Amino acid sequence: MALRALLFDVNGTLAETERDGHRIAFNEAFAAAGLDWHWDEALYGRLLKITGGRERITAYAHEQHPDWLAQPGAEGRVLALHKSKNALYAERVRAGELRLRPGLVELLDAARAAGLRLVVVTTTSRANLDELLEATLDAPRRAAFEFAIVGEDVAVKKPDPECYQLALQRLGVQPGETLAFEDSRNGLLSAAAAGIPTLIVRSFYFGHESFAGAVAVVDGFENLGIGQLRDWVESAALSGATV
Ligand code: XBP
Ligand code: MG
Repeated sequence: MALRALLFDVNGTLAETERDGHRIAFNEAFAAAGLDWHWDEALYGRLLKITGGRERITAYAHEQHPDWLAQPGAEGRVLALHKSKNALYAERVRAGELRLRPGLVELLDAARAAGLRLVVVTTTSRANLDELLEATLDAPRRAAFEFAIVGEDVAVKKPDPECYQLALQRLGVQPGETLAFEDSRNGLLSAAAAGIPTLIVRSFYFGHESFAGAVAVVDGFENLGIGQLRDWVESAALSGATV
C-alpha cells in the first residue's frame, strides 16, 4: 500500500511544549488560584503518563490533595484551573517562547511537495493547538494541515485509539497508507491500536522509554526524507508489527 497521509502528534512531537510551556503554566495557574501546588520537572514527567491537562490535575489532586477534590464544586474548580493554565500557556506561545522542532518545517514542505496529506492527532485542547500553529507557522503551511483531531473530539484520550480511528475515518484511507509521528508510549499505543505504523521522534520527557513496535525511533526530524518514510511504512506492512 502506498503512503498517503502523515499524522502528527503535537506536544513533544511538533514542539517541546511540556517542560517550559504547559508545566510552567500549570504552576502559574495554581499560584493564581492561591494553591501551594508545584510541579517540578521530575514530578511533571511522572504526571505526563496521564494524558489531558484536566485529567492530569484531577489525578494529581486525587493522589496529593484528596480533601480539596472531595469538596463540593471540585469539578468546576478543576475546569477553571485548566482554563487558566491554557490562557497562561497561550501567553507564552504568543511571546514566541516555544518553537517547532528543528527539521519539521522542511519535512512538512517535502511532504506537501510529494502530495502527502497532513493532519494533526493530539490529546491537547484545540485552543492550545491553534495558538501553537499560529505562532510558529505561516498561513500557507498552517492551511496544509487538512484537519486536527483534538482532546475535545474524543470521549477517551490516548492511549485509547479513538482519536486515530477518527482521523482515519475522516481521511477515508487505510491505516497501512498512513504514518503517525509520536513521542510518547501512550501515543504509540494509541496509533498502533488503530493499526497505524508509528515513527517515534524522541522528546525531552520520553527520551529513554521503550518503544517496541514503532517502525523506527529517531532523535529528531533533521534529514528525514519522504523516501525513508515510505520504506518504513512498507516494512511495517511486511512485518505486520504490533505493539
Ligand atoms: C499531551 C498531553 C496534553 C498536554 C497538555 O498532548 O497529554 O494533555 O500535556 O494539553 P499530545 P491540555 O497528545 O499532543 O502529546 O492541557 O490541552 O490537555
Ligand atoms: Mg506527545
